[in-house]
Amino acid sequence: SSVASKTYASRVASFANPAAKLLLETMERKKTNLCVSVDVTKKADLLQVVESVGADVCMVKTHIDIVEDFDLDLTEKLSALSTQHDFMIFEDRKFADIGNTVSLQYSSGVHKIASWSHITNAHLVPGPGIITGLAEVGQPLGRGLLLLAEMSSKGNLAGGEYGQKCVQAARNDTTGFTCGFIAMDRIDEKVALQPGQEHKDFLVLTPGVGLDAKGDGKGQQYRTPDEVIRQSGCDVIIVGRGIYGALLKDGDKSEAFRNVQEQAARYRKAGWEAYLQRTQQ
Ligand code: 5FU
Repeated sequence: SSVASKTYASRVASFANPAAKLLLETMERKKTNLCVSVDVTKKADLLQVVESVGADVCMVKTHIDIVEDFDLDLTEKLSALSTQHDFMIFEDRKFADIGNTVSLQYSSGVHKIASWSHITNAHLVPGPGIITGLAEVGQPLGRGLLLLAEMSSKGNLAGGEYGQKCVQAARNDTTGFTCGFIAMDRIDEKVALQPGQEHKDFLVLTPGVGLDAKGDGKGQQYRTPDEVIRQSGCDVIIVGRGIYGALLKDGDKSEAFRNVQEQAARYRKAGWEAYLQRTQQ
């Protein structure tokens, strides 16, 4: 039977990866499948968005390389907030190079992603060596990897056979470091098991979620939490501008942060209701 009918709690045991287990446990404990994508360019704004949404999310997603005043104090504060508010951190780095290079990009440089990000993601364009390279760094730290099997943007090239190959590569990763996908539906259930492959459960995290817009005029395409969670069987909704959008307008900042909090509560409710309906609890 599809994992879509199963509760998050009941799936914890089907994962070996500690980050995947922690995410499912966190979702169940906090009753939220909302991940907020905090795509703002100032450290103070990033931290204040995270403060505002912390109670409502299972996970915060970052693009750490867009922060103009980045320093390691930011990732320390982010980690402290993650403990305080009980959410995980997902750096949406979209690694896309050979194994040796991604090991270095993941562990080193200015951002030291592996040291603070529970989960990150990668394109499979370079082949399975990218998984090996990232696993070498992330596996000893208990981190998890998502493969970008599908994307939300119009005209993206990750469809069809490419997505299927991502599912095969994830199944073939015997280390368990690959624990899920960025995808638009339950792609793992649409790809037949190859001879010798065992059935494995995977997380599906889905961006391109909005309640008030269908797109952004730059290729992004939005679906509702109900379409993503109930109709498509995905596990986590990733919402960016739908939640922090008020910050992009001129005006009173404290009012904007209040709006951010309200929107987070709104998306959290929509995502969780869709999950309860899907699992008929
Ligand atoms: F892999 C993907 C994808 O296919 N679509 C995305 O939109 C990632 N994203 C990210 O989710 C993107 O880089 C943004 O950080 C976020 C969506 O933000 P939005 O403001 O909700 O459109």
